Amino acid sequence: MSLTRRQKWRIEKIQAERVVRANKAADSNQNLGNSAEVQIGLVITRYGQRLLVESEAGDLVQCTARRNIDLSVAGDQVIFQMNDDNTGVVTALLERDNTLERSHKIIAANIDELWLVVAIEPHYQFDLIDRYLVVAENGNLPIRIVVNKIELSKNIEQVKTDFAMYQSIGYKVSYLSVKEQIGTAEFKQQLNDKTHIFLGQSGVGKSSLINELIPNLNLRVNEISKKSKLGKHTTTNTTLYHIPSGGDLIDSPGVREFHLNTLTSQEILSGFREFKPFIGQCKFRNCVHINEPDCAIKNALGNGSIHPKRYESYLNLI
Ligand SMILES: Nc1nc2c(ncn2[C@@H]2O[C@H](COP(=O)(O)OP(=O)(O)O)[C@@H](O)[C@H]2O)c(=O)[nH]1
Ligand SMILES: [Mg+2]
Ligand SMILES: [Zn+2]
Repeated sequence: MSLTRRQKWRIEKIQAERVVRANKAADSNQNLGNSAEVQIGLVITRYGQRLLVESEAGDLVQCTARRNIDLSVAGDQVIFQMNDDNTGVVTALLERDNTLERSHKIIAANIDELWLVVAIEPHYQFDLIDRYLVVAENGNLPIRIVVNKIELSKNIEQVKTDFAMYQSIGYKVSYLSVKEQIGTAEFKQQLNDKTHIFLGQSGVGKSSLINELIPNLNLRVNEISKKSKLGKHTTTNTTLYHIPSGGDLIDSPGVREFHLNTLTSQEILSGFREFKPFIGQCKFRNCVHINEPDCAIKNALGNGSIHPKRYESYLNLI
């Protein structure tokens, strides 16, 4: 995935270079350096209207954006040029693969994997898990489940049975104990070359997991604060961090404890991925799959194609 994205950047960069050349006259009053080369950058974080952009060489550049450019967020890929004073100007926002939105505002972009972190304690709840899955399905965001604190489980077979339900509908599930370092090495390897977000309710171990992945996160935050020269950067700013063992993490409290916006019944329905083959197959076109006769969803429930717990979640959400 990241390779094709990289290839896509190259093409867009060439196109952007053409646009920049064509607009040379317009650039002359923009304080751009004479030989300001068009570069591709990765948005690390945003401060109001300003952006901290990482160049392909790994330098952090404080940028402003042209007024006609959509506001960028952590994870965005942009085209930028250096000014004479070592700041930059973002001239184009490259097409996004996907976005994470909260209250109809985009907070992160180009996410390869969301990781829904749940735990043995506080004990996972199916309807809460399903709420996150519905959001991910509707945002076209790949999502996996991480079950943390497995060393606390007195019945691991039951836990595995519970999550087999999710695996059977195509969600990948990992079992971890950050505390006892069970599964953490394998977990790190799965993050290579991709951009990740961890989310889930408070207390499940997200901070512990992130600390395990990026032990010097606070140093990184200080470095960003220094480079940006835009005031104190804190972990509350949604920021892209490089994971030393490979992969990137986009993180902030708002991202981690992100929860479900009000969704339409249509969005809820399409958020249950295993319901898809049955949608449109009911006797009544306006079937809500509760009490109607000849309901394809209820029939699927009856013959075991839909798990009763998932159907129960659907009823709770709708
Ligand atoms: N028993 C156990 N406790 C853990 C594990 N991982 C994290 N914790 C503890 O769970 C509590 C909440 O963890 P934290 O990382 O702050 O969760 P967050 O709210 O999701 O960020 C802390 O006391 C952690 O030390 C684990 O694998 N096993
Ligand atoms: Mg925390
Ligand atoms: Zn129906």
